Amino acid sequence: MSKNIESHLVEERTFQPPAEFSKEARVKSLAAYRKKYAASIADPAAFWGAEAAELSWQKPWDTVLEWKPPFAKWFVGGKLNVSENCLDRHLTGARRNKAAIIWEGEPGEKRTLTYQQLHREVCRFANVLKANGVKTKDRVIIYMPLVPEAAIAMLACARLGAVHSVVFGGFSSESIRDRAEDCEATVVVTADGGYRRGKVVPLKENVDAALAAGADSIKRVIVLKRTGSPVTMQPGRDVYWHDEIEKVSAVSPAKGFDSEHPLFILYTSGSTGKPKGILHTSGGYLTGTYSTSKYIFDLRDSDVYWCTADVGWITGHSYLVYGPLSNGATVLMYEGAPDWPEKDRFWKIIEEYHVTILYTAPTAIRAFIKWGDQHVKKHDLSSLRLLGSVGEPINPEAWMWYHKVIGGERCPIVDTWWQTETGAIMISPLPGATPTKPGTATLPFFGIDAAILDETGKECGPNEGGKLVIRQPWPSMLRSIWGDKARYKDTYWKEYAGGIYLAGDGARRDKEGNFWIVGRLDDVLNVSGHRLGTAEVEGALVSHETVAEAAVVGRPDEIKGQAVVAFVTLKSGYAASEALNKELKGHVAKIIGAIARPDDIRFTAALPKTRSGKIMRRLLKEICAGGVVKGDTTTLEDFSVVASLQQSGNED
Ligand code: 7RM
Repeated sequence: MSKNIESHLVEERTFQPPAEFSKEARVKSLAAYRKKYAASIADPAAFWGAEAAELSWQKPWDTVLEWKPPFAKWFVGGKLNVSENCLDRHLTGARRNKAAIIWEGEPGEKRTLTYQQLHREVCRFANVLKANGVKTKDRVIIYMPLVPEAAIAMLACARLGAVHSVVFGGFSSESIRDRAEDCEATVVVTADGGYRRGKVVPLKENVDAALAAGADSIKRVIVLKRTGSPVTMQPGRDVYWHDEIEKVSAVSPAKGFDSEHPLFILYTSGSTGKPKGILHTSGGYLTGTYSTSKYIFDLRDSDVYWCTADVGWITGHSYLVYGPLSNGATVLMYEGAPDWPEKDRFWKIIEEYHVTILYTAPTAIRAFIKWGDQHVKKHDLSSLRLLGSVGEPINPEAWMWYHKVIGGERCPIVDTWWQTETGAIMISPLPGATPTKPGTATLPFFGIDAAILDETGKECGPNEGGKLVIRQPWPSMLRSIWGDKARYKDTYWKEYAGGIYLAGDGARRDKEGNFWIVGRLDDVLNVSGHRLGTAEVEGALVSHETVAEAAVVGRPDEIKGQAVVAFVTLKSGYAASEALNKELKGHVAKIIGAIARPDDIRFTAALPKTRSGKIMRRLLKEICAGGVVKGDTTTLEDFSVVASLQQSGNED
């Protein structure tokens, strides 16, 4: 072996960042951010117009914004094709042969699709949809495992101007039926199954159950063979992806659609039981996800960017598919669980593919902390240059661990605040330009007029808690709730007059202007007339060395209005005891004040969570109030958690 080759191999073992990684960030300083931000708020149309102009338009727009509160139209008169922007426009240069998607299945299969290959597959599947009766504006349910075909199906819908509604593969047949009925979908795209912790999720079976119970608008089910599990195919209704794809051509012209053409509906839970169909449209949504991906993830051609979200969530739409692909990035997609077959799966993947950007959720980070650093230490994570967090406020302890143990103290952390409704990131640090700080999403993105208002509509002073609002429309904002304009107006625009968007989160700004998100407003307790964020108490609890995770809810209390109940899971190596119970109560009282001292602490093995990691406080509240859990529990990760919590409650 020649010396050259040997030294190359040595280099491979310890990752050498390409020169491109040390390139300066797009925005270079806090001062530069402030200047650009001020200009973008003074003239949002100028900022967003310049961003949108970086995309490919088949017809330029006449007007950047038409705003008749609460209804906005962006890039009015413009025509574009979203899939063309994610695919075709990367095919004219070197990016044509660049990896668009690097995929790993849970059992370990590996696939890479270049932009050229992805384009071809999307065109073919668009023709399959067309051949199966899908027309412009028809709704298509996508109920898939996290395989490249999920993204292919989304992009194929976009190519045809059909409206996708992805239903998360962890949801039940009732959720499929409810959503298909609500949006009157005509086609379902699914798979024979998907893998999760070594088991097959019976996706097709769930679709069959949904269609047996209703959803009569569905005329066709297209089934991808993923696991090879046996499925029942209903003649005249069900067809196989691989059969259909053989019958069609790979030519699918990207027709231009109006900027306001609907792109997708994504259902999300609200304060009532019925999920809201959040409607996003084309030009504005793409501009928002494109621009935020570019500035916040600072994507470069040498990056391997991994967003761990499933396409069933908004993060999977905006930052696994549309944002990174419109930027021509290489996206890593992993189908399975982080602890399968071992608790080091994520770190193994990062090492193997030299992942440079990791975007994940605090709930995952806290699980990693609980599992222990030894799983991380087995792997070389030196390729990482940037970390992201999303989904809930990240507690400073988890932030520090992420920074030190995963980021090796060299990677900035972008704590990104946004919602299904906002479509794109709204508040986040800009890596390399603005400072980061554990626990705060810091500063608003360009063009985002975020503020915190009190009950009367007045802007709060420094460190004064209030309601998070957005005072100007932004391109990726939701356009409505599908089929329910009244609910759209009531939920988001009624609280304050004059076209101010109510996010539903409580927050405060510190003296530097950083936004500290306290949590959902409906998670705020009122204890003896004092407003108390459940997230605050949770933060205090998890700052104790024994606590892995905590969820706090209110229990009706005669004297105080609400009593504070804390559900606590302990780190491995610690056991529940009376003494620890007392100690934790004292710990919270010490950190926040006596008012926050939990009345009850309940130790539990796990907390009930949605698959995106949000703790289902409604369930915990009902358990506390002694009630039987009712309503929609289909988003629960593990039903047994509820059962065991109810039992331990009864034993008290
Ligand atoms: C992206 C997503 C939205 C709600 C939102 C917040 C909470 C999300 C953060 C956060 C604090 C963050 N969409 N949230 N990100 N809270 N810091 N960085 O999660 O529609 O599913 O949820 O999530 O309460 O209102 S979502």
